[in-house]
This record gives sequence, structure tokens and C-alpha cells, in this order.
Amino acid sequence: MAGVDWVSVNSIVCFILAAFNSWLFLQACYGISHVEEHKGLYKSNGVKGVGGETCVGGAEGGCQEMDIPRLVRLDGVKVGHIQEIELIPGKIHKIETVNMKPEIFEIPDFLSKEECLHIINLAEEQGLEVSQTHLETKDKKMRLLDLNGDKMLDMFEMRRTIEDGFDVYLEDVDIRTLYDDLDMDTNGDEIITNQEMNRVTFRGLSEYIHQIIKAQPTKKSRYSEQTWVYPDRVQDHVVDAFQDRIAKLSRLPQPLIDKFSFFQVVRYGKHGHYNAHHDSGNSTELQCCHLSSTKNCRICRFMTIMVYLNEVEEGGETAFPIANNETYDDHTFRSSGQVNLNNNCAKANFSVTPSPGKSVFWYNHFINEDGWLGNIDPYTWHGGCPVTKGSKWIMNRWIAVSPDREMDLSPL
Ligand SMILES: [Ca+2]
Ligand SMILES: [Ca+2]
Repeated sequence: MAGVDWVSVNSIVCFILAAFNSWLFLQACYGISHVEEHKGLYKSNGVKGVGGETCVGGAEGGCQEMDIPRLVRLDGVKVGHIQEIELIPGKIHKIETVNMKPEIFEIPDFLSKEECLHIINLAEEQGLEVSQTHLETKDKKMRLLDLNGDKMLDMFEMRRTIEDGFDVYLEDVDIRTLYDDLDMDTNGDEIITNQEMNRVTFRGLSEYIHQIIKAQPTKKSRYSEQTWVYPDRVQDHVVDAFQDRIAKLSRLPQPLIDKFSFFQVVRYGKHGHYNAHHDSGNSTELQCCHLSSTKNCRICRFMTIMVYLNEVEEGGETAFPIANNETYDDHTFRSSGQVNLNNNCAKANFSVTPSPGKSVFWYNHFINEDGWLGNIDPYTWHGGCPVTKGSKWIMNRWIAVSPDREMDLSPL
């Protein structure tokens, strides 16, 4: 056996056995036993259902006695795990688990290249507008983030105050210029006392910061253009096919797919980015925006499905800055600067590279003991890294779920 290592001998033996025997040998020899044909493993708060068993809409298959619809999540099992799913009759798609904390999945060719182009054309026909963030709709007042409670704002506290109040990510040099231009820091010690703060009105500060945004839009948390597509308003076979694939993939109750089915098509040009954020809110006091008529609401999205629509020349990864961290502390993370993906994308713990037609999806919430919307998964902080060359087109589809199961499941 000199000159032949064990691996190659094993491979040769495997090849011979496989030639005479079955698929089982191939599986054992080539380590592909984790591929599940035509199956997906979906869970609802510890209750598992395999394959076509969905744990939704009654006591089907292995989902035990359940007469109320429950939310389900695809089980990632482990990184590298591949599950197969028939999203289009006669065509098998592979779902790969690419991360476990949070669970993140990728499906190559979720849309064909033609379908991607079709969606881009549809968005261009509709026309795109500058993306806003939820935060910008409520900047009527500003909370001063005096983090150490000394009744003064140092540079770091001022930076955080402006980030929180205006969704703008300034550098220290910008803040020094702001102090100079507004004549705020009278003694030049880079610390703003209550008295110094009172030298400007909220309106004055707000106008100044909006000038910065106008001159340097990349400082905003989000720099992109977008449009919304409403499947119930457009007669479009690709949009219908997309809806159908979302239903098959998510295995969620049909009303959750049919209602609030609009999705966003976003174009990021050069320097386009979106700083890290959660796609859903955790507060239980506010009503969910999709069920509320006021702006004082929280966004409630159980699941996020994103599809990359074009070949990005450089940059534009989807980054998860704190994926796989051992612990999570909101203040520590927000103070770390990692939220600012425009500057700190390279520090992100995990990221997904765009590829035309590829879908990446994850669950923003866990499932509670009643089988419905549970707590947010804090590790789902994510955003779009700057596009450094070319442009990036994506579509974002969210599955809206509120704590009110009955309301969510009511017909349109
Ligand atoms: Ca302070
Ligand atoms: Ca001062």
C-alpha cells in the first residue's frame, strides 16, 4: 500500500462498492448522508414535523394533536446541512444552512436569471424612490443619551444621540464641525453641558443635520432607492410564482402569505448600504404597524426572505455583525460602532455574498409556547455592506405576524 493514502484507498473502495451497490454506499462513502430528499424539517416550539408534515392547520402527519394553526421554523440542524424542496413542480431546490446563531439559510437559483430581470424591469417601470427608515418618521424630539449620567454629553454620547435621533452616522470630525458651525462647545473641551446644549434648538440642530444628509447621503443609515410591489395589484406571472414559492418554503398558514404580501425591490448604487438593524420590533406595548393606523407602532415580521437579483461587481454583502457571539447585550453592541456597516462591514462575524437569483432567509422571532410570535432573536442584527463597484438589486419579502393569532389568520 506504499504511496497510497487511506483516503484514496477508501475512495476507490467506495467507488467499487457504489458501482455494485446502491445509493446508500455513496452516501456513506462521500459524506452526503445529510441530504434529505424532498424533505424539510420544520419545528413549532419543539414540535417537529418532517417532510410534508407542516404542523400547520391541524393534526397532520407527525405534528400530534393540534387544532390551532401554529407558526413553524425550518430546522437548520447544523452548518452545511442541506435539505431539498420542490418549489416548482418537477424541480428540486437545495436549502443550505449557512449559520446557526441565528439560523440563516441560502437557496441558490430561488429565482431564475430571467425572473430576476423581470422583477428589476417591473420595479423600474414603477419607478424607485429614496429609501427611508422607520426611525425618520418620528424625529420630532430627541433623547439625549447621557450614558454615564453626568448631565453632559461627551463625543461618544453625542454621536450616539445623533444616531438615535436622526438615523445618521457621523464621525468625530463631523461632530467637531457641527460644534463649530453651531457655536455649541463654547470652551472647546468637546463636552457639551446642559447650558451648551441649550444654545441650539432641536429645530436648528435638525436643520443642520438634514443639510449634512443632503450633502453626504452616505452618512445616512440607509442609502438606496426602492419601490413596493403589491401582488394583489399587479397581474404578473413571476410575482405569482414568487408568492407560491414563499408559501411552499415557509409552510406558514396561507393567510399569512396572502395578506400583507407586498415586497420591496431595492437598488443600491455605488456606496449604497444599509446599517445593521432588526427587521422586527420586540416591544409588546405598541401595536404592530401592519394592524395599526398610527405611526406610533412597531414592525412585526416573523420571517425575512431576501433575493439577490443581479451580479454585484464588488461589495454589497449582507452582513450579520454579531452572529455567533456568545452573549448579547444591546448597549454593548450599539456602542461598539458595528452597527455602522458603512464603515465597519469587515468586522461583521458572518456575511452572505450576493449572487443572482440566490435567496437568503431567516426568522426574526422565535416561536412562543402557544405556537405563535415569540421573542425576537437578537442575533438577527443585519444590514447591507457598501456596494464598492457596480450596483446591487434585491427584493425583500417579510412575513408579517402579530401576537394576535386570530386577527392574523382572519380572511382578507
Ligand atoms: Ca455624559
Ligand atoms: Ca463644552
